[in-house]
Amino acid sequence: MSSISVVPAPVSLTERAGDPFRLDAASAIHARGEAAAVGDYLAGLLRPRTGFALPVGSDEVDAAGIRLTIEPDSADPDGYTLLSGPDGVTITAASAAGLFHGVQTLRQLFPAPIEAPLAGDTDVVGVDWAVPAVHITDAPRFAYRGAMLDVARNVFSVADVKRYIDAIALLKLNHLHLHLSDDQGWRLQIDSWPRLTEIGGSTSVLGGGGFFTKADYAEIVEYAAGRFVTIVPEIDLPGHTNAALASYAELNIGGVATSTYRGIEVGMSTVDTTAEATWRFVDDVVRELAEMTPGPYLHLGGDESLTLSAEDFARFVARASRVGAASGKTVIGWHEMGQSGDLAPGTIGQYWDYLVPRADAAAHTLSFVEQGGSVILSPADVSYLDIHYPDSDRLGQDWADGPTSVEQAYSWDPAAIVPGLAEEAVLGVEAAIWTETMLGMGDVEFMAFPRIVAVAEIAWSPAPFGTPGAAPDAAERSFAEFSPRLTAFAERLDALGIRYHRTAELAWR
Ligand code: TNX
Repeated sequence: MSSISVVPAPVSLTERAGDPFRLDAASAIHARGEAAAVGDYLAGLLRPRTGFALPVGSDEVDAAGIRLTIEPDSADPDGYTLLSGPDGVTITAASAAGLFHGVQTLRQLFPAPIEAPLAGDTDVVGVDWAVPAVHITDAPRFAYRGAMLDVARNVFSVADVKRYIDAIALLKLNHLHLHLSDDQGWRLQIDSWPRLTEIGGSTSVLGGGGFFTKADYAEIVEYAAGRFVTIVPEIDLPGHTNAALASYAELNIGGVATSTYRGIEVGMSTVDTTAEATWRFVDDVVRELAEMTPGPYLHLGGDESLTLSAEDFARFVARASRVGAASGKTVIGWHEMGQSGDLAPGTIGQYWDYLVPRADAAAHTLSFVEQGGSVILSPADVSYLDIHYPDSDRLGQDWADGPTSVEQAYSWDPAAIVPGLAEEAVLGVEAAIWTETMLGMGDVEFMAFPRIVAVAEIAWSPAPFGTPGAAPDAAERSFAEFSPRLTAFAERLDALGIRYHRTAELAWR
């Protein structure tokens, strides 16, 4: 049986006759111009464990090695081709992002110990650093492949967020949505409203307070950019706002500040949607957020506003979306925002209802498309990573039709949930993790992995054979076919020290 195993599954992978490529002390990484940064990143991955010098950019060095080439053409900027054989490995892409994704595939073609930290100098000897001879062509099904991390319910450090960025980049996810505010905490410095972090940032569900300064946020944005990940900041409005309401009395209906909140109920808070102070607050927060965010998106929440009338809610989100759009960004909102038919044109909806939409979820989602926008799919019963596993309720919750198995997280199609939502209107897929029950990255990783691997494959890989709309020559993927690739990948998680739940569903190695 072939030992070649890649997640997410590439569009096509063909084994070639002939010897593998062997990385050795004389190998070089050939990469120039824009490709050089990806070459440096690759060298940073390969040098520690192999002990090889791996000079980058040295086209003049006549050494076999890994060649990273940008060939701008009409191909998908996120795609790449990878050709390996005894003379070397060549990755070709239309952009540096495509090369980066090719490098993530190449990592998985090396023996798993390539990912392990060095325990001692003698570790570098003895491994045959061979890459099998293959021809891979690959490109993503969806342009937006995301993960959401709730840094509001509990506090996460800059180092934690960087670690999660590295983990998701491995899976070719290219957006990290940070849920920066909620009832239990406000986690981002806003200069014009300093009490948001002084008071609103002082609490969390399980631990103490904390927030990201603007310098912290800039550091996260830059680190993410180096891994071709775009940060999508979310300030949740008009509900999920108790941290702000406790910080500023004038945002409240009735003008009295609330107490800080450490519980895990949802839906009880709202800003006063008609107060002049509320609109100064929205204007200022959006302006500062847009100034510090180079990416194209601002997420303005809109979920579970359960105390406002439908009319007040619709009026609020319409105006908020226009404030967001006026900042030059494209606004994203949870699907409830689609209750308004007066959103800024092009506003993107994020669907969080179930595989079978309940109540008005489908209609609210289609409303974004009618208003010129597209949709990100995060169905809670399969892509919410905080829902219990069938054999572990140590962390997480189970409201979303839980528990959720790895097989369930793998067995759905983004284009088959909302009737009438065409594949072209699906911008992408996002796996969210809400952290009410989680303290630190160890807890997050245990809940996210391995299910996030399943969701990443849904976001990247072509619709499998048998799925409506799949290409006639689509691969025959199934949970049975995915499972051994997932357990093989887990050896890399072991080497990287990324925690995951060894659910009884899978035959772990
Ligand atoms: C719902 S689904 C939420 C979050 C909670 C989660 C779990 C959605 C958009 N919002 O605020 O964290 O349930 O309690």
